[in-house]
Amino acid sequence: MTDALVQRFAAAYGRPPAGVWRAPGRVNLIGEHTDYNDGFVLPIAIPDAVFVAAAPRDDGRVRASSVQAAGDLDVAVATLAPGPGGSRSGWSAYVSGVAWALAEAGVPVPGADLVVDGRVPLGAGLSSSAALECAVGAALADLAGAAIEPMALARLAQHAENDYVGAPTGLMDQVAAVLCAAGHALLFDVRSLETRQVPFRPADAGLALLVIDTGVRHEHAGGEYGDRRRSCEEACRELGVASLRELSDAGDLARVEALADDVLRRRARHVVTENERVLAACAALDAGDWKAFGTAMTASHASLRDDYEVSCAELDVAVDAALAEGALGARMTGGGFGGCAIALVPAAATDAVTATLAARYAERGWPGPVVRVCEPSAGAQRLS
Ligand code: GAF
Repeated sequence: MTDALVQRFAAAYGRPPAGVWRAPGRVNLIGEHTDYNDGFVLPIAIPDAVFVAAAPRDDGRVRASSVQAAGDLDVAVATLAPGPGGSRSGWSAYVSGVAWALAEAGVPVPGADLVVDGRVPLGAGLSSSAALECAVGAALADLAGAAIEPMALARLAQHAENDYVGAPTGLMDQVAAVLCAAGHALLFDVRSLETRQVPFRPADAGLALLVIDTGVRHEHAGGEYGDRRRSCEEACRELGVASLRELSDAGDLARVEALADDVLRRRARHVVTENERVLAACAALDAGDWKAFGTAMTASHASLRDDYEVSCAELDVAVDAALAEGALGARMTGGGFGGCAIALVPAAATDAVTATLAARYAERGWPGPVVRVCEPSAGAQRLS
């Protein structure tokens, strides 16, 4: 794969790349819609990644092409600016956005030629955009000779996504792309920015983590994600707190339950209880209690479906089918409204779960979901 990308780069630019960088997509095990509420998340990196071959230029221009998509980029870094305009849509907006964010942070971004090979399924809720941002960010930072701390790199990538591309996402996906480690989930406290690597090896316990792609596509630039964020902000105003993270004990939950507005009450209740579930899930992993971990996953799905209202029929059917076939836990993962569900199943039941999922989808006339076993993989790295 790296060799093919190097050859592609040479064919495009008539010289070899200086290096190849990679950053993965992610699935979040638990802790959904908590990141922009200063809460806890627990993602793993998936094996699918974005690969970037790059070499510096001395004229201040960033040129990029994609193995998968049309629309080459050719811009002068000095002229990049957020706001309405042509270079801020499509895959290349993430490339120019990261160059802009790095330059704005004082990194002496050189001109660069890049070829992007994106192997994270698009629109599946597996964070293909964060993977692209972080792979490009790692490449440009290295070409600039800048030693950027992993957390700082993740935050610059988020800055590009929020303020250049214009998608109001939290910090989880970029942190997962940069900081996840093979064989581990990453407990990330978004308020303190502290992280902890939590061993996550279901195969050692005879289990498999299935990633079930419903095939339903949704974009976060769409309105519902922003609506959920605004509801959380409104709940904070009503409750007189800076973030919903400040609410954590039974007394706090009673205050949430007393909110007059039914929608705000349910949105806030999801976030407060989801933070508790992340910590319970980590404690379960630490104790090797996979059953308790699965229970937290399934409770998370119910909360996202009923209180936060970000699930959809295809996700609910996938979760119910997996549970009916003996999954220890199952839930939607990512922003919702489509994308992927995950299920923790006995490894020996993988085929039966997959067959049941296909049957349940077929009964409804839906195209079959794509089911894969997922192992936690490494975060962003330079490959050559
Ligand atoms: C999307 C966002 F990009 C993340 O920041 C996070 O909010 C997630 O939805 C929901 O947990 O992936």
